[in-house]
Amino acid sequence: MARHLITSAIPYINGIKHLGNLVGSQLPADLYARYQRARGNEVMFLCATDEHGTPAELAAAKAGKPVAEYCKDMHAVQSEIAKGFRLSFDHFGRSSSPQNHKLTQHLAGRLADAGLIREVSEKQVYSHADKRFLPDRYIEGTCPNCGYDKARGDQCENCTKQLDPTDLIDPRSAISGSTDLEVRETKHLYLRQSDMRGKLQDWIDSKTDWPILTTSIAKKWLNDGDGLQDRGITRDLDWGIPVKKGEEDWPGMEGKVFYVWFDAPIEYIACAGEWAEAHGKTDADWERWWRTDRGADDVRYTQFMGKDNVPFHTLSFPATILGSGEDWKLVDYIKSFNYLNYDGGQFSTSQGRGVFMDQALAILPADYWRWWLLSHAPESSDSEFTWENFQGSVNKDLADVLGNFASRVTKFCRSKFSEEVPANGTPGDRETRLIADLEKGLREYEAHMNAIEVRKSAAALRGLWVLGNEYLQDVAPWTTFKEDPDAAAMQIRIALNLIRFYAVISSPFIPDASAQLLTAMKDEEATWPADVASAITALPVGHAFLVPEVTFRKISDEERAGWQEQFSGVRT
Ligand code: B3M
Ligand code: ZN
Repeated sequence: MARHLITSAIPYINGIKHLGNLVGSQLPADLYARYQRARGNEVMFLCATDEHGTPAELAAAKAGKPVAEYCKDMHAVQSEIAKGFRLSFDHFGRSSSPQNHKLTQHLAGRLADAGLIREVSEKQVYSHADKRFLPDRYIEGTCPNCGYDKARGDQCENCTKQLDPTDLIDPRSAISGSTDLEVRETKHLYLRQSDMRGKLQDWIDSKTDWPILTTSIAKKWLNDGDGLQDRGITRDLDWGIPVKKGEEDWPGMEGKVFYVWFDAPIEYIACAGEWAEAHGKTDADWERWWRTDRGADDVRYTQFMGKDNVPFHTLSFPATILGSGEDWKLVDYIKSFNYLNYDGGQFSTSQGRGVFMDQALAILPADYWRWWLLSHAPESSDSEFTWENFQGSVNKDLADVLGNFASRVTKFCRSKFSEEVPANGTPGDRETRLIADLEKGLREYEAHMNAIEVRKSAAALRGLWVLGNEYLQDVAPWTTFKEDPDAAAMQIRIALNLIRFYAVISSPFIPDASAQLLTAMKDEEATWPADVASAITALPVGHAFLVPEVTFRKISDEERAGWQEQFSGVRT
């Protein structure tokens, strides 16, 4: 039994995420976690809310709540929505947890002891209009690298370059738009990432199997010369993890907190501690996932994230881990995603453009969205959500191909035989060919899932559904039945078993439909098929089943047009 540690990028606390965020990390991570569990492997799947930084403070102020209360409430909201999408986290933690406070301060202390932190007297932007320092993303301006005029103080989202606020050309406050800014002197801690160039270079060079999207971004910033410049890891904010060296105060750092991007990835680890606490487990129970000196040396660790998060996971976070000199698990594989666009433009949280996770669930169940999003995941390039495309996929793949198969077969059996798997008849050449085709298709599907090729996996799965439909079309049991009821019984016996087979192998993509079909086939405990020949005889003659309720319904043109209209504006 293999052991898989899986993390999804942790979503910011300030607001509900859109479908583009979902498909860029949480959803594919869930697909992989469900798949590994279905294959009988041991999985620890972690996610959390990213609760620090200026955005959290500002969103709380806007909501008229103290920031701690706002974060607690929004964590509950995001957690409910995650459940709605059937995201099967073993724990959905919070970066503001006591565990993360302790571990972040501990790691900062280790880095300081290793001589990897220096104090820098820094110039910081103070906004007179806003009466506060403006960190990171609350300063906008022109990117010095590519000229994009809406670059943020922490990163240019156009060219992905990591920035410092003072790098921006023509800076302005993103809060008030004011250009009445003053640069003031303040002291901050910097992580000497540049000292770790060699180690990071060797580590990234050893990852020859990583997706091109991941390594190209990592190498671009590693080799660019300033992608690895020392970075500030503290901020002048009230809300966050107080700057301490382990448990000791840090002279000169009073009233400052760690930078959100310093503590957010550390939450991947702290979250396992939260999981242990929530389930009455010991430290040893979570450390066996994270400490290579305490049992984690055989763990495979996979991270999921959007492409803009890649530099932080290939450079900054590994620098923290490597620099600590402790035996923390480093990531083995980083699966990153391009962007999903919305109907001719971009999804945008700030502009309220697109479909947000709560809105999606209000109009259709999770599986419809999961299928469309995963089968159109923006892997090799950006992809686009359109309502026509969504309607087409749902109606064809889910309603016609899979849902209709289950409904036709069970209804026919009920009317011509009974609600039990029928006896008699002997499989022939057509069945031998079906089994061979399915066997080949299943192995391809597994290979793509193992490689986390999300779109290819979806296509392979759809291909398996299609093989069953073609078989049914060819042998036409409704016609066979008239001359040779035994042959029809054999065909239907195979088709009933195919419903069970499809339910099992489709569960990582569409868990609810899968559970519904397994309940109908009265085999909730069905496990991943070892081979097709045995899988399609798993339900024996006389095994009772039920005709399932409609598994997937079709989306009508009127509905599609209505949603198109409803989601054409901005969310208020
Ligand atoms: N919250 C950014 C994002 O959601 C950030 C990810 C943190 S991963 C440690 O895109
Ligand atoms: Zn740029």
